[in-house]
Parts: sequence; C-alpha cells; structure tokens
Amino acid sequence: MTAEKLKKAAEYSASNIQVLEGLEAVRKRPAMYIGDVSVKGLHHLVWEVVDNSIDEALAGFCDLIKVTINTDNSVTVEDNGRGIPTDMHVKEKRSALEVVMTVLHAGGKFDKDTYKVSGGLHGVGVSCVNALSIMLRATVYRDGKVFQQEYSRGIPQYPVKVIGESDLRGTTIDFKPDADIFQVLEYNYVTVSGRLRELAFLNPGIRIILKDLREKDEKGEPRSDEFFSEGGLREFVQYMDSTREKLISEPIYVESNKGTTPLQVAMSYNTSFSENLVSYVNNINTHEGGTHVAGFRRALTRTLKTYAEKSGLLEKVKIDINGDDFREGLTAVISVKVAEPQFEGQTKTKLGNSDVMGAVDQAMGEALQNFLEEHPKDAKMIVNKVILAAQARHAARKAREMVQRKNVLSGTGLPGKLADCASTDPAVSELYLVEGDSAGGSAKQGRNRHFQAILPLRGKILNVEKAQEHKIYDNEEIKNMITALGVSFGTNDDHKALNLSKLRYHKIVIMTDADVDGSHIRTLILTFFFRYMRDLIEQGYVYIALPPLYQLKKGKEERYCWTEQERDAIIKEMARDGKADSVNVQRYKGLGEMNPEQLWSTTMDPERRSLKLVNIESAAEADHLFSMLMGDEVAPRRDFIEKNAKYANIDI
Ligand code: 0RA
Repeated sequence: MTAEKLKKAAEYSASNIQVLEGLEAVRKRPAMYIGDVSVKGLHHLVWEVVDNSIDEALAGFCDLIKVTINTDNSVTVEDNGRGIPTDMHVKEKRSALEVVMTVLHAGGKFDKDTYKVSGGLHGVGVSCVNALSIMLRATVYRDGKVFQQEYSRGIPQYPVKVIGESDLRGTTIDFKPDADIFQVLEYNYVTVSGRLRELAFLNPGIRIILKDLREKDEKGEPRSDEFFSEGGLREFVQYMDSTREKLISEPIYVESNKGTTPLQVAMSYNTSFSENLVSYVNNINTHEGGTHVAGFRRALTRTLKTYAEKSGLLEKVKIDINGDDFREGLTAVISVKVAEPQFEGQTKTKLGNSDVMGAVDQAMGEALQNFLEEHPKDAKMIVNKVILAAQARHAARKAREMVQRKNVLSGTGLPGKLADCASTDPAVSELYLVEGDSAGGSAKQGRNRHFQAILPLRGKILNVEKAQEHKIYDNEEIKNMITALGVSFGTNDDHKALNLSKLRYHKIVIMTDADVDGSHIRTLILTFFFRYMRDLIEQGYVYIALPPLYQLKKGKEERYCWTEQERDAIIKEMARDGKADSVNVQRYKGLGEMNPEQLWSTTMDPERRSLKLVNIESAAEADHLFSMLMGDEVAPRRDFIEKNAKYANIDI
C-alpha cells in the first residue's frame, strides 16, 4: 500500500471507532438523548424522524409526509424531499447517507445549510433513532436511482447499495425500536395522530398521512388520518374551539417575520369560562410556557385594558379587573422560532430567552390594537366578556372562601364520606377516588388502611367544562375532593393558583368501572383536575387504576389478565392438560363484580396492581378531547365516540 492509502485506511478505522463509541453512548444512556425509555421515549423516535422530513419541507423541497405504524410496531416515515445525499463524503470516506445515519449530531459536522438533519429541541438526530433500533432501513430515491442501507443498533449491515431505478425523489426510513432499550414497544395511535395534526397546523401546506396497519375497519382498511392545513394557526384555533360557541367571528391573527424572532399568534374568544393557550418554540410544545407566553399575556392585558378604558365601556363597572379576566374564554396558539432556545423548568418545556418576551409583546400589542380599532363590534364583545369575568371572579372568591372556612370550622374538616388512612405522611399516602358507593364499600374493606384512603364519588360529578367557576364550589363531590386532598386556591396575585403545600396524598388514584359510564366519570374527574388542579397532573400525582379485564379460573387456580393477548396466553398455559374448556373465563365489567379481597389483590395491592400515570402529553390535544367529550355541542361528540368506539381505550 502507498503511504497515502495507509493514511486513508487509518483515518477510516479511526472514524469508525468514533462512530461505534458514539452509538454506544446513546445505547448506554438513552434517556440523555431521548428523555426516557418509556412510552414517551418510544414516541420520541417518531418525532425525531418526522422532524427531519418537516425540515426538508420547510426548506421548500417536500410537501408530503407519510407515517405508517406497521403490524410489528415498526414505523415507516416517507417523504418526497430531495433525498438524503448518498455521494461519498470526502472526509469521512463513506457515503453521506451512512454518515447522517451513524454519526451523532451529523448535522453539526457539515455545512449547516446543506446537511442539516435535525429539528429544534428534539434535534438529537436520526442517528440516535438508529442506535436505539434493532432494525433501521434507509431508502433514498434520487438521481434516478434507489439507494438503500440497513443498520442494526446503528451498525451498518452493508455499504450503501443501489437496489433499483426510479424517477421518484425522497427518503423513506423504516425502523423498529430495540426491545432491549424500551420498556414498551407499542405505539399509540392517538398520541401519534395528535402530534401529526399539530405539526400540520404549525406548518401549513404540508400534507401528512398517517396509517395504522395494526387496526383494520370492517372493510379491511387500516385506520388512517390525513392532516393538512392551509390556514395554519388560524385553523388550529378554530379546531380547538370547534365545540365551543364563538364570541368573535374570525380569529385574530398576528405574524411577524421582522426582527430576530419570527412569530405567529392566533387567538379567539368563546363563551366558555376557561383559558386554552398552547405555545410552541420551533414546533415543540412548551407546556410550561415561558418568555413568549409572558410577552403575549402582557400585550393582551395592556392593550385590552387601554382600549376598554378609552372606549368608556368600563365606566359603570365598579370592580377591579385583573389579568385573568382578560383570558376567560380565550383560546390562543403562539408559535415562535428561536435560534438558540434555552429551555428551563421541570420538564424543560419553559422558554427562558428573555429577548423573546419583548419581541412578542411588541408585535402582539401593535396588531391587537389595530384589530380592536378596526373591529369595534368584536372589541365590544371582548370587553363585555372581560367585565363578566371580573364579576364572576368576585362571586367565585366568596364561594371558595365558604368552602375553605367550613373546613376549618367542622372539626377535622374532612368529608364524612372519606375513609381516611392512618398515615399522615403524604409521600406514602394514597387516595382512591372510587365510582359509586358499592365499589367504594368493597374498596374500604379491601384496602390497606395504613396508607390507603377511599373517597367514594356518587354518580356523575359536575361537568366543569360547562360550569362557571363559582358553581363548581357548590358541587358536593367536588367540595369533598378538594377538602380530602387538602388543597386550597388563590393568592393575592392569582386567584386560581393552586396551593399544594397541604396536599395529603401523593398518589391520587381514579378507580372507575371499565365501561362507558366509568370512562365518562374518569374523564369528568380528569377534566376537573386538568382545569383547576393541573399541577397535580404535572407533578405526577394522578393515576388511573387498571382493574383486570378477565378472571380465569381452573379448579382452585385463579388468574387475572389485563389484555386479550394475555388472556389467550394464560388460557393456553392453564390448559396444558389439553382441556381448554376447563378454564372458566369471566369478563369483568364493573368493580362491583369483585369482592374486597379480589379488588385488593388485582387493583390496589402495590405489589400486584397496575396503575397508569396521567400525564399531559399534549395540552392542546387533551384540551380538545376534554371539551369535545364534555362541551355543549353534541354532534362532534357523537362523531368522535362513533369513530373511536372500536379503538379500545381513549388515551388522555
Ligand atoms: C441534507 C441535504 C439534502 C437533503 C437532506 C439533508 C434530507 C434529509 C432528510 C431526512 C429525511 N428526509 C430528508 N430529506 C432530505 C439535499 C442536498 C441536495 O440535494 O442538494
């Protein structure tokens, strides 16, 4: 070999070792790259791959993205972009495709403009997805050819090869997450569709098609959805409010591409009493808000206040108006692009960049003022709504104080229906919210009274989506929940602020029947938490109990199972002697069908039960689901239920 060739060979194996070390680091500490290895991290892989196609679309080269969940829970993401380059990468001595797929943060290693393959915050790069997949296949259509390379746990199985000819252009990535890494391998349709819908609204003009080959309808067609938005955030706001009665005819829309912070805001008012605000930075949902949201709120309050004062609409109103009053019935979406976003907060979804606040404030303030001046009718509707909100807030404070005062006066202050636990340590104490008095009775007998408390809830609790705030505190079941939990509301600045310092339980378990009524009650309770005690959800205190679906019995042997697959497997196992019909199968419909001992052993015993943590994956989607199921309008709700009835559980 010539010296030159020797040098090249040495360089090649050196970069190879680096690649292997990089992939190894991802596999050793996957959480550092994708957050966690639960169902959340599993979905993160899809977001990562789709982000790359979205980037290609934002660069102007792609308008169609197809996502398919395959029967084996592998996922295929196809786009009609330029295709990842496949030519030899001079420095790395291998195909650019191989580099993109195997080198960590490959995006940064190249010329930023041409080889960027990572989106905003997710931006850990497709190589992380590759490292965490037992199989990944990249297929590239470009230059009249079809190129392909496969990997396992990130390691190429062969050099990039040409497998055919084609006039098409684009990239297809198939990947199957590695069972050695992930605790869960099953994709959730609702989670994926929610995110893709959101991406379509945030990036108008891109068509995104989702197919799920695991679920076929009566005609044998896979479950599917197509997302496409022309109007972007305006349509997003209309979609969020589709079940509510609107107060102004068209959303107010603000777009600014001047300055360093490109931003878009759409907002509308409806006749409900809650605020629905979702915010994004670089297409990432900032659940915890941040400087962009602060700027928006400041501009909203200031501009509306000034307008209301100038217009003389406030003259007859004697009460003070505060920031919250301007946001009752408000639905808004804020989307900003930030070059180097700083994320803070518990879940790293709070924007910290301070210059963004002023940018949003200024653009919003100007645009809103123009809107109010040009649309005096809408402006008047909004101001009147604000006045009503202020009046209701005063009424609510009185009602809330009544609830809180009564607690102090009545001895322990705890509701009579609560069977409290002995422990006073919130960290180990659990509160079961149980549907109905009879299941409540079984739970009381079955529980471990040392650390488990039971609060039976009678029938339907109040539908908080429809009720005005002060009405909520009149509802017996809601009062019981508030006092049992030990929480209180309100500070001087923020009347809705939740005070958790006296929270009495760090596990709050919603236990309802596995039928339609049960899921309705669960949704009602979750709506209440979502609207009024969101911190409980965000801090991970709220769980859903999962009672078993089946009991299998053979002679003295009793087994329980939670899924149909499990049921079939266990029947096989129990029927080893060949007599399958000797196994008795009972389908549980209600908690009431279990005796206290069974309820304990299947659903309450920490050693054996299965609890699902409630988290707010996407506030926008959760909110829409809540209001669609709970809001005034019947038609969308019926449609939704009919459309989704055949797909087991609605995941919130
Ligand atoms: C860098 C350069 C070029 C395309 C891409 C990246 C690209 C990456 C992905 C990832 C998923 N889909 C994608 N589509 C394109 C093109 C450079 C050129 O053709 O000039």
